[in-house]
Amino acid sequence: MKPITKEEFKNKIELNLRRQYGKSLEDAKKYEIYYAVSRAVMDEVTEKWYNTKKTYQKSGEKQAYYLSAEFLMGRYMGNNIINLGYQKVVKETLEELGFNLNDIEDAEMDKGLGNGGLGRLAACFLDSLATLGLPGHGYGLRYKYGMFEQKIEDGFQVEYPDNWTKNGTPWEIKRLDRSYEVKFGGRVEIHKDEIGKEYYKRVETENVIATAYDVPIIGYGNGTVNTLRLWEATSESGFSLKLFNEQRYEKASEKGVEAEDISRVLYPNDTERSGKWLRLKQQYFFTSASLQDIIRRYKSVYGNNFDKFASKIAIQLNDTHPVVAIPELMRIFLDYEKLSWDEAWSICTEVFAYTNHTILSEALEKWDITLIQPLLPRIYQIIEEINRRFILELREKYPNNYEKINKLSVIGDGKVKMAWLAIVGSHAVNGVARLHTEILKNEELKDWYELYPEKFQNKTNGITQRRWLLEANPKLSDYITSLIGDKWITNLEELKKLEKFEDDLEVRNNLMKIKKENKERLAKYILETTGIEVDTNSIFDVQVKRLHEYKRQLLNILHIMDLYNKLKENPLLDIESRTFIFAAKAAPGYRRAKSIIKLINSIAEVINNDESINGKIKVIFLENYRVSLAEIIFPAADISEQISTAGKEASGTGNMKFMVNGAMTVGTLDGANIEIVEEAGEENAFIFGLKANEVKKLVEYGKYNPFEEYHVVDGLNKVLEQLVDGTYDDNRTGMFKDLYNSLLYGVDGNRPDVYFVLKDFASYRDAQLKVTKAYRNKDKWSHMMLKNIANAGKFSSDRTIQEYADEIWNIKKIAVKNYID
Ligand code: T68
Repeated sequence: MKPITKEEFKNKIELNLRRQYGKSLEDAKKYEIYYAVSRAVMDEVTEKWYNTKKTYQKSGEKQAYYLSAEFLMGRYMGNNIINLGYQKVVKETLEELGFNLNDIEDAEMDKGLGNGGLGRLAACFLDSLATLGLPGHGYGLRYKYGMFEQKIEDGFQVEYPDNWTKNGTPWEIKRLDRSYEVKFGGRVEIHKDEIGKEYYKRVETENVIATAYDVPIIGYGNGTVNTLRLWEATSESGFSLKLFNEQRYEKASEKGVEAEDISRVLYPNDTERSGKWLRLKQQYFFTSASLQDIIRRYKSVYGNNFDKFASKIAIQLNDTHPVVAIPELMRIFLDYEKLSWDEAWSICTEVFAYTNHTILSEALEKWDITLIQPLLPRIYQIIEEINRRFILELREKYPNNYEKINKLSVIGDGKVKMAWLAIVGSHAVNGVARLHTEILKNEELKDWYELYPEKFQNKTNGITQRRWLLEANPKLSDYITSLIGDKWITNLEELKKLEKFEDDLEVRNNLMKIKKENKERLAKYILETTGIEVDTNSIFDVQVKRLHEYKRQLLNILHIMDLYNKLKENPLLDIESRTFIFAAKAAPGYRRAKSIIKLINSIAEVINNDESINGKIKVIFLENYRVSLAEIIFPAADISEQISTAGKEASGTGNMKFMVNGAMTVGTLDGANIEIVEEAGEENAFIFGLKANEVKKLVEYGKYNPFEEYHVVDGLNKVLEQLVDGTYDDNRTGMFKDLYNSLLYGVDGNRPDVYFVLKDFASYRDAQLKVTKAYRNKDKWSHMMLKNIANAGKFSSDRTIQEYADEIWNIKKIAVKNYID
């Protein structure tokens, strides 16, 4: 295919503007231009998409499907034109028309169909699959409203609906030819077929229609376009004209509304499980539609012979959210395809694999039988049968060990344990960083590891450098390319070549200069959105991630309070200027997380308005953290705060985005931090705090007394008392008192300071002192920066995905052929 010219592109933009809005360039609004440009690019994509589908079909090779309740895609346009190689032509065409590409990109709403790390990982994985030329696709839900929009009002988080489709959705195609029925409720009847064999039939069900929306996932520079297929829910009999004519208006659309509720809104709950009936409906809805779709595709080639199913299809379950797929596939095989139990089960366990993303036990999903049985009666029967057979096996293996058998039972205490079901029904189970997998094997899932050692694997997370370096940090990208060529774009290990410049002062100065420019870009955003001016010579010290107690934003802000106290006591205190930057959303029902947001904002208010400290420290809370904001923040960071209680953060992926953009980690030995430091060298990071095994011991001995820290650590008692003496204002909500109590006394029957914030305080402050010292020595700092960038190669999601492809899915690269003459 010939590359598109500027002239052709311009014509296409004008054509799309006329068609969609009846406008010409002169009177088009920015989002209209965005729409028209996107549609023009989509025209080019559809051919590549067609070729990819055809190539995969004809190859007959195995394909992988990533089932995930969340895909946190961010914006499409910038990334897509880069991956297609159209950036230059689009940019120049727009310039000639009097527009700036960045401005037009800003008109695109983020696709926030995910909460945080887990959803963004899924998005990075899709990019890597396409770029590696691997036949792998995503299946998920097309939520009408994604992650809520966060505003800070009076220092408090307030949530607003995220109406992401409002500027149009040019990057998706609604597929009316791909829709399936998903059945809920009703009863199960046993029938007999012609030869007298019994089979099960669901009757009196409520049926919901799943309609596909396809999003192209464009590989970088290789012509591959994979598919992300998201399901929307509608009702079969959405609207009753009869009821409407009887003037029962609400009743008339009740069924439709109920069905549409399923894909109406993303649950804004990261890590904490949510036992909502609607959430289970969502999970069954998208997994059932996806499986029906996968089976349709398989049958179009192999008919009713399922012998090849497991050698043609791999399905990855992203956490427990899609695990109901296991009994659903069994149901389809047993009730529709008439396979025997043993045949069906052996295919299932070969097809499925499960990724665990958390060690927090409260996050492991368990569904009440009283919920799952009426909602999915046939599925529940199958789960019971899976468990019955599994328990028989366990009895053989552990005769008379009832305690163990009970612990491993998929059903217990009136609940179905989805993680257990996932492990029984999969051939591979993986954690997302080395430490995480070790903790799973030796603690959390110890009994399971003993039972099925062969199933356990580690797959350390990664991030796509196409979005997080190439697109987010064009200055650094161009510079790196000028030094070592552009192979790093598809092979991040190439960055290692930067090490040969470690003694080259000019190179290191240039890295510092680029960092400064990126800080200026962020400073401009901060000024525009908060009205606060920040000093780009100060250290940009950044913590951006979901707000959670275990991530310890509280430790960060307590340290800032202490620093501020010291500065007040001694205005001449010799410290390096710092800008502390936070951005985080709290789950709407997570009160303590919201208290921490309020605390950060109250402290920011005081510090930023205190002229006596001469702007030496500033505290910024950026509202509405999302992918497109993250793309401005990571390149501008000097310090990456990765300070979770050791043993709690499964991996983290923000830590990797900071590293590749040349920020230094202040962190605990937790999650992937361990591997980051291993790659960068301990001397190029600031490690502090308890280690995972030390945390574990403290918990086991039950002897930790935070008052020891309170009395012994200089300045800490003052900081804590300031939470309750009126120094900072929580608008009489009692929020700060609760934080105080939770740290010192324990609240709601919990231990005091569950996350060891006070225990790690002194060590954290020491690490921060080391940061100040290191930053003053520009020679040292720039060297650390270069070392971090050069050693970030391991953390590409290309590496992670290649490991999944080789070690779990067994899929191979397929070069896309041209089927269009
Ligand atoms: C994150 N988990 C881990 N969960 O916390 C993080 N949970 O360490 C890891 O790097 C990342 O997954 C990728 O592996 C989450 O983000 C959720 O968002 C979530 C959402 C719904 C329900 C439970």
